[in-house]
Amino acid sequence: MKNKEIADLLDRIGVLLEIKDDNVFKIRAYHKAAENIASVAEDIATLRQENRLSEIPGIGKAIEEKIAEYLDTGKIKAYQELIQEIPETLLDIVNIPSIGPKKAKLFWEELRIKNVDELRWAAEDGKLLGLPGIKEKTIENILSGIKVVQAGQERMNLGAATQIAEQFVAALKSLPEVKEISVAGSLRRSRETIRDIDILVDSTDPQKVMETFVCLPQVKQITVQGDTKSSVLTKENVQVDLRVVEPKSFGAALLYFTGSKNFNVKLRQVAMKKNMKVNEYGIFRVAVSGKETCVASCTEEECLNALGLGYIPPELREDIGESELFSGRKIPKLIELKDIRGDLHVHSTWSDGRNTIAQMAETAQKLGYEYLSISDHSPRLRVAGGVSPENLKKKKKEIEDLNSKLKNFRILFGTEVEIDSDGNLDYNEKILSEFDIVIAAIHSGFEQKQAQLTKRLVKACQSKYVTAIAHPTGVHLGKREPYDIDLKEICKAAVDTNTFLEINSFPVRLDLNSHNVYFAHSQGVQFVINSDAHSIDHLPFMKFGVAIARRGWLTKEDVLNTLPLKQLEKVIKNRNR
Ligand code: DGT
Ligand code: CA
Repeated sequence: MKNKEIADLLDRIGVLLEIKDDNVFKIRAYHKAAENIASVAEDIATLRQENRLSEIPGIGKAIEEKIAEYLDTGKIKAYQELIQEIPETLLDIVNIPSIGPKKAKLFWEELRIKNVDELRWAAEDGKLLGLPGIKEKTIENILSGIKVVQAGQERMNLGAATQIAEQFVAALKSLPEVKEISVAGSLRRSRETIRDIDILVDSTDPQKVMETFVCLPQVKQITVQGDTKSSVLTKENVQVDLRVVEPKSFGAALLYFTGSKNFNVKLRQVAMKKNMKVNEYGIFRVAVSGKETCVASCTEEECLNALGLGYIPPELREDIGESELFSGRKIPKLIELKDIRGDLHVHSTWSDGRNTIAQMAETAQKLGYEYLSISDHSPRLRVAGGVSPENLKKKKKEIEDLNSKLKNFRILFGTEVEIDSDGNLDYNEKILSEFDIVIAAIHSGFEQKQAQLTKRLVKACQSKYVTAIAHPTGVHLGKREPYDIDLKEICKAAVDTNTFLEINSFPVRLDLNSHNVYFAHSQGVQFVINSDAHSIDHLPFMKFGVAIARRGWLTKEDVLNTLPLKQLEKVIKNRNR
């Protein structure tokens, strides 16, 4: 399916036209078309064959022709012409946070800077200073932006890695030669970011499995091909490692290759104290004579038990709460996806969501939820089409009408209200009191000092209408660092005011992250896990937030949206005293 490729290319044309100072309507048309194509579930090639391209909103004649041209030839002439005029690598510069097409154009025209490395050198050497609008602080932001983007290129987010891994696992699982299959490494531990994907298979015919693996259509390049280990690069330039082991040592291998490396070091220390040894083939008892006897290898649980440990979920095999893990403290029953009864942060077409309230609710019901809060943005967030007070009345009526027809499910009238630069909320108290649930968030003023940013969030917690703080640190993986807040102070305010902190499951956010969750939990904070879905396809992101919660040692009791509707409403009401 070429939807994403085409959307990306149209976006690039839009940016190049912006650099050229072309007509704003034309530029907007390209970006809008790209956004809409990216969200279409059907294959764009099929739509074209059936003459239905015009069904995608925002596709006019000119763009339709370009889509057809790309599908036929793999190229768009207009794009090729643009990159003759403007170096294509300027697009990488535009992608750096705090730099838009205007600055990229400025640096190109004034200093002939055409790629990210040249920009970094110029910034470091002070060559940017003195250009219009460029101050010391701008240069600091550019340099830190470059760092974040480069780190993002080395590690993808959990959502992106999951999507790629699922394709490989599905393809290999269907082979009769494959008995057991599992992802391993950081992906199995559900780390927020993943460098490469590790997959483990148990098979008695490794050669056959390896042949199939390296020939899969998503493989761009084979790096290593062996009987027990092969490595490939995907079209997205992601490395995938496949290891094939014998059925009898699958558990030991899975334990070993799940890691983390530090966790494996700890396991080896435990083993040594017991005169035992751990490797990818099993757990061995070592006699005084040096003779090694395998005592466990088939399953992870058997291996861990042999070391005198109970089962440890992969998410906990990390440097988070490790002292508890090895001090004999019982691991609590961690929260699971099935414990989640609803999603309290999703968007609809009333702000920047792509689906209607009815469509979002229908999908939420299919996921087995009991409730869904449609928490659209407030007016201050203009780019996201925040809902005006007049439209709130219409939105509320729409929700009431839908609710009157729904059985065993309730749509909540919610909002994600902006916290302004002083910590005030974007709707007045009268309006806020009308919502079933209010979550508050910062989307601007990230560059403020720690004291001010912290004060804004603390003040939001103190509002009697705010139930939760959305994505509390503002991180955008690979794009933007967290803003500078004093998390301890925010935790204190959250606990004092019974405000919940969100674990935002959207893959580029994952905010709070697992370290922060573990810390906030130790401070007595309660949580809510939300998808922040902007379309029906995003609702299943909830699983990533649950994984982060597990990594932070949370149980179902720590999370608001595991409550049945009646209890949830009671908690929200009690808080609004
Ligand atoms: P990543 O890929 O950086 O996101 O993190 P991991 O944990 O997936 O690391 P990776 O892919 O280098 O290795 C996969 C697992 O293999 C790792 O979690 C632990 C296990 N392992 C055990 N010993 C070693 C070792 O000496 N070298 C490597 N590379 N892996 C080891
Ligand atoms: Ca890995």
